[in-house]
Amino acid sequence: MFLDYTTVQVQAGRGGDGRVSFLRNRHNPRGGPDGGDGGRGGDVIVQASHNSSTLSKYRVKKVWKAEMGVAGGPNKCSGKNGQDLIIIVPPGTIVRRGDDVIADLTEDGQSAVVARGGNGGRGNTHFVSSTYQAPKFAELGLPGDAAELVFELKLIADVGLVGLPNAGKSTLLSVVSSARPKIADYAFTTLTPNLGMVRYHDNELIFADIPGLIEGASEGKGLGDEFLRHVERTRALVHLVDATDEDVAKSFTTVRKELAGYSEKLAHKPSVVVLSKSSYLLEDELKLKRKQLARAAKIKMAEVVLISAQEHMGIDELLAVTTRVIAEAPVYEAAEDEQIIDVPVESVVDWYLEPEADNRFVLKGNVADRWGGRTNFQQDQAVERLRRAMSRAGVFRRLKQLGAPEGKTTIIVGGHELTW
Ligand SMILES: Nc1nc2c(ncn2[C@@H]2O[C@H](COP(=O)(O)OP(=O)(O)OP(=O)(O)O)[C@@H](O)[C@H]2O)c(=O)[nH]1
Ligand SMILES: [Mg+2]
Repeated sequence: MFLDYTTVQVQAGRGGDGRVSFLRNRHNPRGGPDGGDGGRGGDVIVQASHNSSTLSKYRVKKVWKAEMGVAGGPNKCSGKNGQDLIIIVPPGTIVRRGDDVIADLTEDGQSAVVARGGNGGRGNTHFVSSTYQAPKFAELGLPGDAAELVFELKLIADVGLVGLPNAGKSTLLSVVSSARPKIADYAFTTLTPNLGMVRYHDNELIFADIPGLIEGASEGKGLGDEFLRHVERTRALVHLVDATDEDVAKSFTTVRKELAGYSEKLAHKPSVVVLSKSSYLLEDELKLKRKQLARAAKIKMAEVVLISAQEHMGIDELLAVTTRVIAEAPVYEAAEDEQIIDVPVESVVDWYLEPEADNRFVLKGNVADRWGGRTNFQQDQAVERLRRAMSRAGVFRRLKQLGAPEGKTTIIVGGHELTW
């Protein structure tokens, strides 16, 4: 089990100032004070909701402020209260302020005020006395509470990435999520698990990338199998086999043996079998390896998913298959005594490019869908705006990295073609 955590700053609203004002009109040239009170500042409230599943949002936006109260007006008008700010977190989130737990939100809908808004100041109407018949002062609103809070959430990854060292597990994680694990061309690059949140259509899945396994891992060889307990709770495994391995069947069975050596549960976990780095191979060779792998895994050849993470190939299919497998897999309930490790979930990846043909790429991902859906492609300025957004998000930079020629590359967004 993993611990997702982040710090956030919350600021409740300041109260509105009281008003200094006097009634003045034709009948009443020197009327009495009539300054109204300021409104209360809004509270900051943290609320648990089933619609939220990770804390990643709070790693992006760090400061959360409730609305200020409005100052009082003339005519004894009170200022409006500031609106409360409601921060939505997944059930299971603990909110801490320093070492104190200030909220433990377990149920859907449960909420707690974590910062109180300041009271509004009173207007000058309140301060008439024998000393001040016409008070020219009023109270200021009080500042709202400000605090640095820690949000913590224990979570279970949905998908575990397994395979021999160097199979491309971390590379895959870096492509499907915005996690940035270390990637290198040698064994045991990954020393501790990495987590990434993957959005695929309406699903949010947490992928755990763990260190590679080698023969004898269950007896402690290599980095051993201690990380397997982190994927023992997942709902499915994605088993990566490097297509450039001499004997893909052996690569596969080596890892299966270690999984089985660790636990029965792992051995029977629903798995997606993947041939990675498949763009390296010629078609015939690839077909052969796919066949060998399918035989070793006792599945149909078509069930072996081909990917090339570096070129973003096959990623969509892999996510589709994985989502399907998970939908049929049971949900794991955490045991009380389960150990947890701290790994913040990296925030959501929003777009990726899938090559379609030479110099043609389809822009995919949830932000890409939004861009496609919101842009009126009939309006030049709307298209310009979209280009700017894509540029800011690094789409063109990515195309350059992929070696696409500028001026001759077509990007397909929401079914429309753009030239880059
Ligand atoms: N050409 C190509 N190279 C890839 C692809 N995927 C991964 N690689 C390369 O393979 C090497 C290993 O990738 P990693 O993602 O670090 O492999 P890993 O499975 O996480 O390795 P460990 O952490 O050591 O278990 C790196 O040099 C990657 O750049 C791919 O799709 N195509
Ligand atoms: Mg790795």
